[in-house]
Amino acid sequence: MRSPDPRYQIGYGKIRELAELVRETGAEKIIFDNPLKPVQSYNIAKETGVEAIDRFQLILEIFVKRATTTEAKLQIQLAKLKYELARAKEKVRLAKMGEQPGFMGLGAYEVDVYYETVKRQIQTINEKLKKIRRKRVLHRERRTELGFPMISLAGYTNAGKSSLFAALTEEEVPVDDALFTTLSTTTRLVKFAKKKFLLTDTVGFIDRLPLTLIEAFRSTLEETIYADLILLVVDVSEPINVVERKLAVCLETIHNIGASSIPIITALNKIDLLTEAEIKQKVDSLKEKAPKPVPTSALYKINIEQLKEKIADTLRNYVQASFSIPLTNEAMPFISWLFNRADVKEIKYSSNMAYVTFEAVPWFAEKVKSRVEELGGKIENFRQ
Ligand SMILES: Nc1nc2c(ncn2[C@@H]2O[C@H](COP(=O)(O)OP(=O)(O)OP(=O)(O)O)[C@@H](O)[C@H]2O)c(=O)[nH]1
Ligand SMILES: [Mg+2]
Repeated sequence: MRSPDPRYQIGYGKIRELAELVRETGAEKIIFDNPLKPVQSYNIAKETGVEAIDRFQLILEIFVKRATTTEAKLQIQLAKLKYELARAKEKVRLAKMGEQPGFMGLGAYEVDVYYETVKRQIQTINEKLKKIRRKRVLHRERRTELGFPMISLAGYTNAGKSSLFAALTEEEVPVDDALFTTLSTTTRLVKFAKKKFLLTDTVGFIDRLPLTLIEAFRSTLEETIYADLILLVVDVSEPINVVERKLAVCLETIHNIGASSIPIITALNKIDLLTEAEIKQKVDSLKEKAPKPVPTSALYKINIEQLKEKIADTLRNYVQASFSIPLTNEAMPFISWLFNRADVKEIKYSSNMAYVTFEAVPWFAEKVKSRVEELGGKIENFRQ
């Protein structure tokens, strides 16, 4: 019930306890759920010897780790600079007082110079973003030129996305270096129901997302969610009103970023924490709202097979095709290119021809078809 201490946010006694805790545990950073003023971060760092950040800064750090596209990176930088700008004066003043974790490298700056620099950087980023947005309308096509169906895991933070990712990637397919470098660090090639898929773990939804971070979140999510299927993970062990609210936010966000035409399967996760009766009750009240629900436990691997079947069943729009091409100088690089980017089922050679059977998503198969024809080959059995 006390008002926050202007120097540390928490009282001085607690700060001493915190410093002790940092020493005992070897903690590298302190994270506050409440917003911290620069002076408070500064004072806490001084008393404890480690950097103190708040929720906003933590979220930024998570986004920075996850973003791979230029747009997402710029959006994050923008949010960061705006945040800096609001705190510029105080931060520069504090930085001049001495080197503390989180306040380094600012010492030489005069307030006005710093302020102007940040403002100019914001302007530059805004212009870059405008350019990207203009282009993006044209660039809505795939970011990765791959023939495997892509599945993106989405959902609130802590829902179990990464656990489900782990459960589904147990039979990970090793990929060669060329493909590996085009995949993001959170994407794996997996195989089930005799098909290969690319599975991507994505950044989690966060409650009370600061307004200035909404754009950064969207563009970070956008880049990963353009998939052939969204696997939406919901923690159903939470009270039903919380589950419903979070589910609604997820569906709305998917709609808002223009991904509503992508099929969704909902993993109603953490059922191991519920009784049979509770599971039934929750599944019943969610079945109208959650697209294609499957109750799961990522942790105890319950219903993972059922989930895989449903995924394979939903992703039926791949094409299987066979073609024959003459073995010219261009044919071999083309075949190895295809081998890395689609599910090649069979290759046979005769003295002057190659016969290939592969599976891929429709747009990719079309691309292969025209290339085969360019190379003087013939495509057969092109069927969905
Ligand atoms: N009981 C139970 N716990 C689970 C299950 N799945 C995940 N968890 C736990 O829930 C916590 C969060 O799981 P993660 O897989 O890291 O969740 P996430 O959605 O990837 O979270 P972010 O990456 O932060 O967005 C961990 O402690 C998991 O062990 C489950 O099926 N049952
Ligand atoms: Mg995760």
